[in-house]
Amino acid sequence: MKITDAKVLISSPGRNFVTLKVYTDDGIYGLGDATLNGRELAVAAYLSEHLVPCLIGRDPFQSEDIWQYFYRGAYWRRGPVTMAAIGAIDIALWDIKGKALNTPVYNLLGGKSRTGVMVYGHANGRDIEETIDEVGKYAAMGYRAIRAQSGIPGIPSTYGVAKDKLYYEPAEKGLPPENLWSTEKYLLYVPKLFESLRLKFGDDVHLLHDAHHRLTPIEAARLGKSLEPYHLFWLEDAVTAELQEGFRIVRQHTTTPLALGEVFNTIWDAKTVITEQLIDYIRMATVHSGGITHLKKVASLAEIYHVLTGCHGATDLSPVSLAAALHFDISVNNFGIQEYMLHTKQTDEVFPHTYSFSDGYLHPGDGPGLGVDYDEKLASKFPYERAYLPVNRKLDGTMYNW
Ligand code: EZ4
Ligand code: CO
Repeated sequence: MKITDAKVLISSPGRNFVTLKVYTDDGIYGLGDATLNGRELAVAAYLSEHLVPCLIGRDPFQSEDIWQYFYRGAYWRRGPVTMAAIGAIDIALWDIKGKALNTPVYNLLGGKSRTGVMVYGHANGRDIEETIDEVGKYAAMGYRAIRAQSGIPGIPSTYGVAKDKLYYEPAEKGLPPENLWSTEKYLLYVPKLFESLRLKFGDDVHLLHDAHHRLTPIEAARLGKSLEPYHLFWLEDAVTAELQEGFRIVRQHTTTPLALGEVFNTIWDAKTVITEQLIDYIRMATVHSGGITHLKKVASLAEIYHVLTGCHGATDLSPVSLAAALHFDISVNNFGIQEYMLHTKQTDEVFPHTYSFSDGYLHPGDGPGLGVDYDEKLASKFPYERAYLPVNRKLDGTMYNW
C-alpha cells in the first residue's frame, strides 16, 4: 500500500479546525487532527509546504519509520507546530491501518483494557451558586467526574467561565480579548467553592479543578493543601511547567493529586515530572504530542512511575483527536480519565463519528479505524476566520499567563 496524496482541510464549524486527509492507492483514506488553537495556519503550512511532499509514496503501515523521519529528519525538533503536524500524520496513518485491517485502532494498540473510558465534563459559573447549579446538571447527565471552575466576585473575567454554558469555548474571533487576574482573591475563593460542592453533592462524585498555569509553586502548594479536605480527583496545571523542578515544591507540601501537560509536545517536556514522581496524571494529547506513536511511549514511561494518563480533550481538539484519544485510552493499562467537552452541533455534523457517551463513559465504537469521517461539502460552508485565545493581565496591568 502506498500514500498517493494528502490534503490539509481548514474549516470553522463552530470553531476553527485543521484536518489532514491522507489518501492511499487502494482507495482507503485516513484522517488526522492538526488543530493548534489560535495558530492554526502555521501547522497547515508546515504540513502542506514541508511534510506532505515527503509523505507521498510511503507505505502507511510504516508509521514508526515515518514518525522518526519527520522528527529526526527535520533537524529542528519539538515545539507545538512541528509536533501537531507530525501528530496529524501519525493519527491518519493509524486510521488507515485500522481500515485496511478492518479493525478498530484500539485493537492495534493492545486491544481493550477496560469496558469504557471515564470522562469528566466542564461545569462553570460566574460565582459559587451558579457553579453548583452547573455541576448539578452534569451529575444529572450521568457524569461521574466533573471539573468545576468559578468566576470570582469582583474580577470582571475569569478563566474557564463559559458564555454559552454547555459549549465553553475560550477562542474568540478578532484580536485576543484581555482578561484580568488576582491570585490573592482566587486562593481565598476556590476552597470555598469546593467546600460548597462537597456539602451539596457528597463524596462520591469526582471533582477536578484547573488552575491554568496561574500560580507559583508555593502558591500552588497552599492551594493544594487547602483543597485536601475536599479530596479532588486532580488539581490541573497548578504552575507553568517550563521549569519542571518547580513541582518539587508543590509535591512536598500537598497530597492533592496533580495533573499536568496539556501544552507539552514531547516526552522530554514531561521527563522530570514523571521520573521524579512529581505528578499523578499526564495530560498530553495525541494531536499536540506527535500522535498515538509518541503518546504510547509517554504512557509507557509514566506507567513505571505510577503516573496515569488524563488526555486533554477541550473543544479545540477535533472529533478526530477525541477518537484517537479514546482508542488510546481504552487500550493502555495506566489510563486515568479523559477530558470531554461537548463539541457544537455544527462540529459534530462536519465530523460524523461512532464514539458515544453513556453513564459517564465514552465508547470509541467498534468500526474499522478511528470511526470518524469529515464532510467536506458541509465543512465548506464554514470558512476559517482568525480567532485567538485571550491574554491575561494582573490587576495592575502586568502581563500574565492566560
Ligand atoms: O484552555 O484547550 O483543560 N482544558 C483547558 C482548555 C484550554 C484550551 C486551549 O486551547 O485548559 O480549555
Ligand atoms: Co487545562
